[in-house]
Amino acid sequence: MDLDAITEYSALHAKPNGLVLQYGTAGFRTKAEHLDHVMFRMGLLAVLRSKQTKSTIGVMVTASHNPEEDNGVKLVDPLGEMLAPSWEEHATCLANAEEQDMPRVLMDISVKAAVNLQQDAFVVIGRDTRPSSEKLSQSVIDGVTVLEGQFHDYGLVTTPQLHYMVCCRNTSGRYGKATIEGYYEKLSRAFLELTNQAFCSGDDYRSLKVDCANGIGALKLREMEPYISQGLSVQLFNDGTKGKLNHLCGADFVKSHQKPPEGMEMKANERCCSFDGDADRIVYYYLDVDGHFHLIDGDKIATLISSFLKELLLEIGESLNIGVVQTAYANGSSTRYLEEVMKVPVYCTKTGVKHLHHKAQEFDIGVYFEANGHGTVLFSKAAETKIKQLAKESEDKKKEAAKMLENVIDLFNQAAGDAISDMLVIEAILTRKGLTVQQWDALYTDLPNRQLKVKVADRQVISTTGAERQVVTPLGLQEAINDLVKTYKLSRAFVRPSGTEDIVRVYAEADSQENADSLARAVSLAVFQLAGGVGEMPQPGF
Ligand code: NG1
Ligand code: ZN
Repeated sequence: MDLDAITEYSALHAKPNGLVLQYGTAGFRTKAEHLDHVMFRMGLLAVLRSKQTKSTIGVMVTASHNPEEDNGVKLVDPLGEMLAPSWEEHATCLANAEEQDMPRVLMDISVKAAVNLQQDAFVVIGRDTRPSSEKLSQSVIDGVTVLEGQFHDYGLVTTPQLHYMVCCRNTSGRYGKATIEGYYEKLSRAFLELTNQAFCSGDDYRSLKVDCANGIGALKLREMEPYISQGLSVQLFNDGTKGKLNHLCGADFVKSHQKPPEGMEMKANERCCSFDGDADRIVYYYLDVDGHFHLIDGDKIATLISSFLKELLLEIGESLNIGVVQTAYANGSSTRYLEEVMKVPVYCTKTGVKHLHHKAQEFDIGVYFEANGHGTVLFSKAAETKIKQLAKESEDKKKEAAKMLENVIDLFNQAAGDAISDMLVIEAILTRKGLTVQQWDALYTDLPNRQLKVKVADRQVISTTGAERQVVTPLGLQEAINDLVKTYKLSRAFVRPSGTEDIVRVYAEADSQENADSLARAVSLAVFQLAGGVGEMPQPGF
């Protein structure tokens, strides 16, 4: 390691004194102007991680659904997964080291993690469409170069596309070709095969309106259009030509405001969906004939997918187990429907895809989705082998079902949640089953719910247990929540410190929207009073 060169180059990406950041559930995320040093250092860290794992590591520059002025960075581990927890700690230490200590901290990490510095390193880099992303990804490259790592810059890609590239490169092409065309070819082939010969009653099934959040999803979906046009025609809105990224549009806006994005022309009963700013989340929705808005969130997506998979499993007659993984934000109706009607086991983990991903790996087929629309389906190696064998050897209906499952495996981005791949799976299922968006929505009725944010002096005073459904500290807060919940029907509420914003999140469900709103307000007030609220006090009622 050439410490002099590192010191010299680091000075060009100097850390503002005293700035402290944490590698959270989505990597580092803050205002773009504070991130230059973090990017340079994550370039350095990616080289160390690559040397240690003897694999290609990814670095993605994005702040997902957050405002255009923000940015962020996360590292992608060898099989396309999130960075291992011990390396999240290294990332935090390195990002927060004051300028003069940085080279020493870097050395400490390489000693602690037993990195062989002689090993070659390879890093792939991607970025979203934010104005700040290009310069910041150049800072990542500076970090990689100063440690003499090799790199490939994929430029503008969705977050899941970068995960895909990492996975391809570390499996000698078995997962797919590590090019953008390779991604389109793999997904479109599986999609067209899965929809092929399906019963189609006119154009309704074949066209979809997509709100791209004015982000990277628009560019990539447009590129992909010719590959899928035989099976699906997409009409893009908020494609970045006019509006601001994630502003009044995108999956996060639609989910949290429970209303359509701006800039989308919706007619009654038309199927519409929204991506988030880096295209790893998707939610669906439609307007009914009375003009009422209906949201189909990650929970209903998981339900549609798992019921399709369960049917196929019955046909192939193999005892492959299937499990659905959710978080506390899953609508109570979805959990009940999955367990009681579909008889699928459901598990709850902490918020953040890495927790869901980890749990989903315990099943032959693990379906995981956050209510906000981030999720995918994982197939175990054993399940994949079995399915591929049946697709070759068995006959008739069983063979057909196994072939469909084979396409589903190819279609899901198994490295990470992916709006494009989720969209294609959903479209294929709706087409095959001849389901309209209303019929899908009617599987169960969501309990009215509300999410709010509360500002407190230090959100870490709130600690939780039971997959974040119960508060442990501050004392008295859980009792206060229990008392409030008791005063409403079909109600549930919980609070937790956000892992990506400096706020506490409050969630409440009840028998009516009015009651869910009023319960959420009352719980917010309890948080404000018992957990050191700052600024304006939440008002009761909505
Ligand atoms: P936080 O800020 O920890 O609630 C949010 C989402 C997560 C996940 C991360 C990463 C909610 C309630 N929380 O986390 O599900 O997507 O961002 O982007 O939607
Ligand atoms: Zn995202």
